[in-house]
Amino acid sequence: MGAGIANIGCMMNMPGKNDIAMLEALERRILWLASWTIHNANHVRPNIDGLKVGGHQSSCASAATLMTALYLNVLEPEDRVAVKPHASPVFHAIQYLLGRQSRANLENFRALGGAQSYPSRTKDADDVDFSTGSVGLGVGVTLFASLLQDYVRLHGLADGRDAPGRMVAIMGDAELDEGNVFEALLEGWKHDVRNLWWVIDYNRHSLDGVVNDHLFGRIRDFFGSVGWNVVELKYGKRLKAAFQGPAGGALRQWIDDCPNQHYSALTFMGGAAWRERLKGDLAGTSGLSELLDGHDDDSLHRLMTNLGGHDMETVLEGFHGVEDDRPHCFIAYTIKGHTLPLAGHKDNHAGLMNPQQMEAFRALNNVPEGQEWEPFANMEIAEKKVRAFLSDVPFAQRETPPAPARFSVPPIAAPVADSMSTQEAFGRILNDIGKADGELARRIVTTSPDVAISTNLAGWINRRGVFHRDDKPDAFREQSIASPLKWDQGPSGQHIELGIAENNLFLMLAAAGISDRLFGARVIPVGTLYDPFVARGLDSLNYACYMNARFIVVGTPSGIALAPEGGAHQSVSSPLIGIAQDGLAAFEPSYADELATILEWSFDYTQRDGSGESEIEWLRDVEGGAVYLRLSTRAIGQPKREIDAATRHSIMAGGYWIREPAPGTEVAIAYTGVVAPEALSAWEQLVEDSPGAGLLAVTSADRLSAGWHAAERSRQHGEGMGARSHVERLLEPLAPDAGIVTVTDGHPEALSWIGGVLGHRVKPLGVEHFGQSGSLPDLFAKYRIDADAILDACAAALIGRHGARPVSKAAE
Ligand SMILES: Cc1ncc(C[n+]2csc(CCOP(=O)(O)OP(=O)(O)O)c2C)c(N)n1
Ligand SMILES: [Mg+2]
Repeated sequence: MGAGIANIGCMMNMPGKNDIAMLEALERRILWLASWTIHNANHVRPNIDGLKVGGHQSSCASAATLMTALYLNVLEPEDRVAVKPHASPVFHAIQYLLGRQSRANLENFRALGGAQSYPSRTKDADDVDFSTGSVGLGVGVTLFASLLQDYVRLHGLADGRDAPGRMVAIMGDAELDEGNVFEALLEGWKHDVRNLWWVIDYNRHSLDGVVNDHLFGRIRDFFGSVGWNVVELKYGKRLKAAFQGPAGGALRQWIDDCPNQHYSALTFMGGAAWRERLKGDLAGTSGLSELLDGHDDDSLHRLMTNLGGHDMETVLEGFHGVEDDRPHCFIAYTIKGHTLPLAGHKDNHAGLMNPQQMEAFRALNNVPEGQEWEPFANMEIAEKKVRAFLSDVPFAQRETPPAPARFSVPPIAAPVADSMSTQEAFGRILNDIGKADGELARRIVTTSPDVAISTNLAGWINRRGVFHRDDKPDAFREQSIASPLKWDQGPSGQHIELGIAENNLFLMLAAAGISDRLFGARVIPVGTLYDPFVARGLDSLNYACYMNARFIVVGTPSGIALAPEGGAHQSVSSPLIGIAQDGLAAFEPSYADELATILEWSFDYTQRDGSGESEIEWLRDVEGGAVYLRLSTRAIGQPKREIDAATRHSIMAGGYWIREPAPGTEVAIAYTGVVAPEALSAWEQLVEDSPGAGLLAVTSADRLSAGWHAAERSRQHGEGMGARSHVERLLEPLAPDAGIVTVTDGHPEALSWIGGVLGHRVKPLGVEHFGQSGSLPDLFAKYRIDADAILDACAAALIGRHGARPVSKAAE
């Protein structure tokens, strides 16, 4: 299959002297352009709001050599890269030189529509592979992308390329403080990930200051213990040569022992300070005078700051020296602000060169005044040669893989039983898909952080197997020990089992959710986790959505309906996450047939790309997105019905009248999810007094409200005066001053907004406080989402029309 074939560099590809000189010249131009881009945004472009625009010139400077080497020499078209967020201007400058980024976008850096502060797959124009910004996540996602790359290659789903690409993270050293990086490393070790490079820009600075000494000793050991090859790029060629000369051994020892803070301060102070310090610290060392006398201050400063990560030849040797497809970590020693007047200063993270400093930097780089944006103006190498070099850059030959065709989703039948939970229905539907073995089954890849069984994936896993690069049979089955679950692992398995780390789940979904665009391979990732722990991985979920990844995530069980399991396992706020999270269509069905309808739609929705015809409630329906299902383990009685086309449409748009209201009715109940029986029971009692009362099943508060907002915007822009959203149409039959009782096993604000749509009076019921252990009736009564509470709220809703009319038995 070739999944194990290494895509490795080798010393044979090591560029010659001329090419190294070319790369060094380009590196200077790239750093110039990146610095100028930031300067232009802050000091040249008119500032219309008085806010600091910002940008990170020092972070760019420390990464310039590494990124030049990678993008202009080492990377191959199939490689995919996550760029350290604060080096975004360096990335854009490189793309600009390669003709893949416009000057207008650079001029508009950090302005509306221009190049983004941090590389963005969705908002940038120049072919970003992985978004970055929330530190650590861009790093972690490369690991899961490499795992996914193996998956699609071993399943024959990739776009037919011969060699796998390397998944590369160019990362800040402080990103290693983020726990998600280590969670990912352990998972990568379990899955034996390959073709993965992490290039650490080890400038020993974070945002607030200089990082701990010797921390990297620990980090190096950690990488080693999970099977990575660690390559240190510590000294440049000039320093290495000096180590062989007079006082060389002592100089090396001095540098090795120098605390990070001191080295940084000396870097900031420059040549004279280095001289003084070395004279003092190495007094009496033989050869010291010869060493120091051989350099003027500038030359001594250049020598002392000649670290591996700024020495093109050393960097290239490091990258081209890789001999296998094992994961590689490069610890590249760099200087934050290298070659800038900000170099080494502990406060330089957000520091900007002032106009005078920028002027000096322009002169240093031989950039003629007025030609700041001209990519090749006054370079020491002839423009023709530079252009020829750039047009041969391997990475520049890359083309975005064509989007793999969408496939049509077969009808999904609802599992049938008198009573069932949505979680059970989910498991049975996946099991049926797995059994049918069609294209949908082949494209689904499931993943779960150690809760595959308790989220009901067992049936699917039994049919489709567990993924691993190597065959690992189930020892329990080999020993004929009875178990309902087969755990045969191998390259054809379709479930990727993760350890308990919800960050990893969402980064896995992020990587798998863009595999059509990364690898030309269409998969439908389905992840499951306990609903409260959505919050544990929330930033990674946000990150996945920001990359426009396509996946289905199932949060189950959820809410206080999880009764005896106890407080912190009972999710309260997740419905609000479902509403607020961009790029994620959230559903909370009550019945198995609703879930089947939603899943059928979701398998298509996750494939949409803005082209073709789709059932449209508003724009996002054409573009598609990810899906979040909030499910429950509470079994409830199932309606016996066929879902017709109109109901199907309504379920997808967010809700339908499961009991139609009479025109002009004065009261209605709107519920979502697992409280359907309570809502129905309350409604049955309510209609005895209010015969026209309606019962609204809300399948997606998220889509209902999104449709409402879209229609509002359209009307307010004056484009679509006649725009009517689904929720507006649903609520039209109610009397203008009708009361609506909303009820949900989650935060009441998930539904209470419904009163704002047409100005109805809402009595919202839901859970505002931590749950606790208890029986379901006890908890529903205590948290006031049972039928009695609903009836009491209906009575309150009717006040103002007919005065107080207590309805529940409890209130009588
Ligand atoms: C999750 C997260 N927390 C905080 C920040 C704010 N922040 C931006 S950069 C940074 C420090 C970065 O240091 P490092 O990774 O070493 O980058 P470099 O020194 O190369 O700029 C911090 C804390 C962030 N972007 N993301
Ligand atoms: Mg740093």
